[in-house]
Amino acid sequence: MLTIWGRLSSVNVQKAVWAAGEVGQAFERIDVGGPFGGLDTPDYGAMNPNRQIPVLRDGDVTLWESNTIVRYLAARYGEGLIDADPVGRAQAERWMDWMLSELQPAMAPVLFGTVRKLPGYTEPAQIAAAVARAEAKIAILEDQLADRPFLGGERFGVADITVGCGAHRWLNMPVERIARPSVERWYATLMARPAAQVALPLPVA
Ligand SMILES: N[C@@H](CCC(=O)N[C@@H](CS)C(=O)NCC(=O)O)C(=O)O
Repeated sequence: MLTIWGRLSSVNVQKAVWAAGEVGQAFERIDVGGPFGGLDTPDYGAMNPNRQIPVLRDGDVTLWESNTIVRYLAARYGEGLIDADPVGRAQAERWMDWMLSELQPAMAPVLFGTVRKLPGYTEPAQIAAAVARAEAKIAILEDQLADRPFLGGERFGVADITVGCGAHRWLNMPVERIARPSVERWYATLMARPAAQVALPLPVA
């Protein structure tokens, strides 16, 4: 039985929960982070010195960094979620790095301004600028998905899990969005997967 630490409103925890379900591993999820707290304890710091979520424990393996957790679960328990060809693998997995380094930072201020309503993010002009920055990234995703069913090509894989969590957040935040038919078609395919339905609650929080 796996253990995943982290509140399910976290996009990074969602990745781990989705991956665990996708590879058919039973898990217990422990709510920590955000309103639940629990990251300041010595025990938590020993698991993750960054004091962030998620953390995965699998027997005597303890891991942090959400994308690493997704890759680990896919490599250890998944079948076909990682392309065996190094080129195909790299072309798919670059989208996981893109999610962490480009899409998530672009989308976070939109969430902070419209859903979490954090001071410093809620002015209409700030929200409009944040939406525009996020739209520029979503346009890149739209292009990638225009002529293939999944991010890596013909098969569902680890990149779809990671970036799919970002799409879930983007498509369900209370903002006006530019229509993205390819992203929306891909997202609908992802949401038909039982593991995604467990990992991606609504409303986004
Ligand atoms: N690069 C890390 C980032 C982890 C991260 O930023 N986690 C956030 C939630 S998404 C966190 O721990 N926030 C503190 C909290 O929830 O209290 C990963 O991908 O796992």
